[in-house]
Amino acid sequence: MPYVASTVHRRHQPRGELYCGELVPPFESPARWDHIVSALDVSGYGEATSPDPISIEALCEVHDPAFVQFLSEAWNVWTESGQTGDMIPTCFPGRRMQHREPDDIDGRLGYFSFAAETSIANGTWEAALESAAVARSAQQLVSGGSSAAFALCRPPGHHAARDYLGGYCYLNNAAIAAQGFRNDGAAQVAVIDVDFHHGNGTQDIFWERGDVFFASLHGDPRHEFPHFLGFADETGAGAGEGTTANYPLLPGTDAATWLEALDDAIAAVLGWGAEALVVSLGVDTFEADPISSFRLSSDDFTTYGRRLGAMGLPTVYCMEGGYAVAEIGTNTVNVLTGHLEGQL
Ligand code: Q9C
Ligand code: ZN
Repeated sequence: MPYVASTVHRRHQPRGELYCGELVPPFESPARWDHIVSALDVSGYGEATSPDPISIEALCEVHDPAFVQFLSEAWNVWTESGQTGDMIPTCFPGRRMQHREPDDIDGRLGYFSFAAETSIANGTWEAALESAAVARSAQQLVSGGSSAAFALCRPPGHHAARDYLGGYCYLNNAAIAAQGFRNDGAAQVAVIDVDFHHGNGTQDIFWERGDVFFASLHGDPRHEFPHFLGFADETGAGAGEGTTANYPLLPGTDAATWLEALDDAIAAVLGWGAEALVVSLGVDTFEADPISSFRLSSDDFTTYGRRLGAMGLPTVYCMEGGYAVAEIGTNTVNVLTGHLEGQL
């Protein structure tokens, strides 16, 4: 399986993450990428393919142009106004307040964010843009005839909605890949999100669209981030009614329960008639993940990779979360290797 990656991700390295009332070293670190590349190397995946640049127009097929404009200029506007720290959003529009973009940069930051653990730093925009390019290029390899490809995206993307960032995500790489499949001729595209956290951004982007099916397995929002989306009764609206499927699972969920939900999601996607598949691949379902609460073992990743491969669909894997850094490479490669075994 070919994989697409770029060292531009290193430009994104915020100073800290607001976590439990302290500024801690970010869980979403550049070292995650290094461990995945090493594991791919050891397992014989060969050299990475470099991404082609992605256009602003391509981003605006799934994001609000005003949000993209904000991301692209945020750091420059912030530093030119004399700020020295990283951009940590602290003020958000609450219920019954106006949802209008302010002029002030601090106001704009809160307006285009939903969570304060995610900051914009020097190089964040460049890395996020490159991450989107990685996803789009992997999708183009698959539309061009490869049965599957892995997009080693960093920063991740599935929490980024049409017009707000959060959850370590800025641009929605998986949504950009899914839209790419549509543009390149697939009539119906599915996204299966296996990251521990609900893919609220991807759900938001495709909520009213009947051409993209979104299925997510995740920690029940009553207990887990992002807290306010991902309930089982969310099924889409308008033309997208019935094309969203959520599987909220309790903290402590083991592989047997998780795989049962995956089988249900796979049946839903195949029954709907998907012609191409994007997998939002977060490996934070791992039993030793420091911020998550599911109990999958490294071998379980191989098991579910086989089931995804057996779907027989042209598939792009987009890297999302996974914070047990020492095992992130093994767990990621196990899914990809399982996929190759399953598709035979
Ligand atoms: N108590 C991704 O996996 N903080 N984002 C959670 C837990 C945010 C995760 C706090 C987690 C974001 C791509
Ligand atoms: Zn996650």
